Amino acid sequence: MTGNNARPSYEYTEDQIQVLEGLEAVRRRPGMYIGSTGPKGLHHLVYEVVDNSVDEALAGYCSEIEVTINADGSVTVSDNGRGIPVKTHAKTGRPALEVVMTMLHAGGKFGEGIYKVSGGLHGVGVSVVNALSARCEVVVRRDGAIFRQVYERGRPITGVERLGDSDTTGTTTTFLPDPQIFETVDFNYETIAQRLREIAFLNRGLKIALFDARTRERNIFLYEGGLSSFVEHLNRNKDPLHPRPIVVEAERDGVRVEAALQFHDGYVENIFSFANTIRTHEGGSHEAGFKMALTRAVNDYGRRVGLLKEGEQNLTGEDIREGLTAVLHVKLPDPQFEGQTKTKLGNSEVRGIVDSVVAEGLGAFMDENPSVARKIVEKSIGAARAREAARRARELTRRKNALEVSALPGKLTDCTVRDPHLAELFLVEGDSAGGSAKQGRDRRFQAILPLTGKIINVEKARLDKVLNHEEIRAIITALGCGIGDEFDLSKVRYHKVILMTDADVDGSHIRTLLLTFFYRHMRPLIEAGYVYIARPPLYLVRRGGKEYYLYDDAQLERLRQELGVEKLSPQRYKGLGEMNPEQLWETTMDPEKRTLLQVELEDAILADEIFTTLMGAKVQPRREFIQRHAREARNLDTIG
Ligand code: 0RA
Repeated sequence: MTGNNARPSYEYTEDQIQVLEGLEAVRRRPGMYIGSTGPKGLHHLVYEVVDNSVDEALAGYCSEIEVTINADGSVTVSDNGRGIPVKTHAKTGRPALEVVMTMLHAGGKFGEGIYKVSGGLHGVGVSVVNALSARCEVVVRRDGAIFRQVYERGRPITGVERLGDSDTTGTTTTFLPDPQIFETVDFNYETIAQRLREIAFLNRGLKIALFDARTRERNIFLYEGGLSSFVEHLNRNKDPLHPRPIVVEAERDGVRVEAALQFHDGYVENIFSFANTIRTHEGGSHEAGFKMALTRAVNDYGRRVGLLKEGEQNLTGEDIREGLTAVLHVKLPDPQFEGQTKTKLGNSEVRGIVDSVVAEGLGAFMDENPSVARKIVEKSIGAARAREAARRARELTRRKNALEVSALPGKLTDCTVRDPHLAELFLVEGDSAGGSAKQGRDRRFQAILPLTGKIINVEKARLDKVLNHEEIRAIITALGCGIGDEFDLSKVRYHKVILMTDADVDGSHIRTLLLTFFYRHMRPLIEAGYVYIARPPLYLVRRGGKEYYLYDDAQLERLRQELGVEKLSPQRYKGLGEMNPEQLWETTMDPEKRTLLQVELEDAILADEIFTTLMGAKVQPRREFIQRHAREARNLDTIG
């Protein structure tokens, strides 16, 4: 079976028909297995393969993973684990490697023991990657030899061939995503680097190397500090209240709990939670347990040392979490992922386990570090006072509003429809574009709010300050869904909130500010998928009595080729205000013709990061950021 003389070419047997049908199902409905066939789904292939190596590391057999984006667009993932077994698998009579690569959900959970599969969105099995690859090759080193099998669109085209001897072990998988399946097959270095860095943080001591053969860019991710390093990385542009993150670690009833947390002098709360290295965006039982423990531990300590007096109210969880950066990671045998995006941990027993582990750990830390503990309690008391001030400011706004004829902001030009599912709100940069949008819109379902004044620098502002800012208040009132802890998604008046800004540096700055605001104070709005970015054209070409709107340089180049001309002299739109109402409608607002980009949480996180770096107190990171992005900024300038 494994000798390369025995099988010069691959032969199919009867029972493999079923296997092929399985892989066909994956190719017919790829979205069911990897979420989408866009860039997200494409990158999912890499994570799936890497996860298998990470599982091998979790099992204690692998210390290094190497990922290469090859020049031909394929990706190679190599590890020094035990190697995927190759011997004949009793139940199927096929080599185990072939079973793993071609049978759905064969994951590795067969036969040889307790191989852990990560589960969740990942863990669909490397056979899915194989099915969606034009070509895939796996090289295994184990049992003193080196073996290889090659596949095309999931089907083996060779047997498991023995190539020679080997005194090392490991698995090397190279796959070329199938352009028949994916909208794009262009891997993004930064996207892959981010996820690999995250995996390295979550698996202390695991070395992950990334190399891009197209650009020769490379990184090595290896963090001996684990989650503590992770939190330090997240807080790298902040001013922490205490020098080292607080670390809590323990195993209870078969569940391993790890947490690291550090407070800074800002106002945003950021908790990143994971289960078996999978990000749980929607939280779940582990996060609930963590929050309960934190609230209790800080209140208990505050009472114990008299910072909270008798008769004074307990601090709320939100007050305590102001300025908190935390990473929480639980490892458990059978994770249940629930929620809209299957990123909410469901296992109810985990709540109590995390609660008790974290409460004990924090209690002990605070007793041993009274000066840090005092700072945390005092910061929380400050937050409670600010919250009270914000509540009074809000109440004042409400009372004022009640006296006015209409509670809606004067600058808002509302639509007639009342059903939020149908209603759209355009947030438009500048009065002149705002005017064109008002005239060009379909008044039945499109509302316009022009933004003219400066948007507040929310980096150093607490909610009460933000609330006193006119432009922000207009947005909040127009949306009707409240803000912060009073946010109510069911009250939002528009299910499409569309940011329409110029394609220049100022425009992108305003967009970043708005995204940051939504991310920090109305996050559920982004999570619900209600926030969009309008895509106005960059060029207008008039030729042969026709008008062409072009949205990027590639489209311009394509048109030039189609028209068969040497050079086009396009009109460049420097700003939205240059378009008349009809043009704005036709190119950017008409649902039949426009392109809207739906903002994902990741975009908003990036915006927030950019914002923190550019607007925050620290000068050095800002300088580095500007240098790093100087090229992109130049490109933006030339476009604008
Ligand atoms: C099944 C069983 C064993 C290891 C693996 C799968 C395995 C899979 C992958 C995928 C990428 N790298 C991997 N490394 C190992 C255990 C085999 C044994 O007991 O020796």
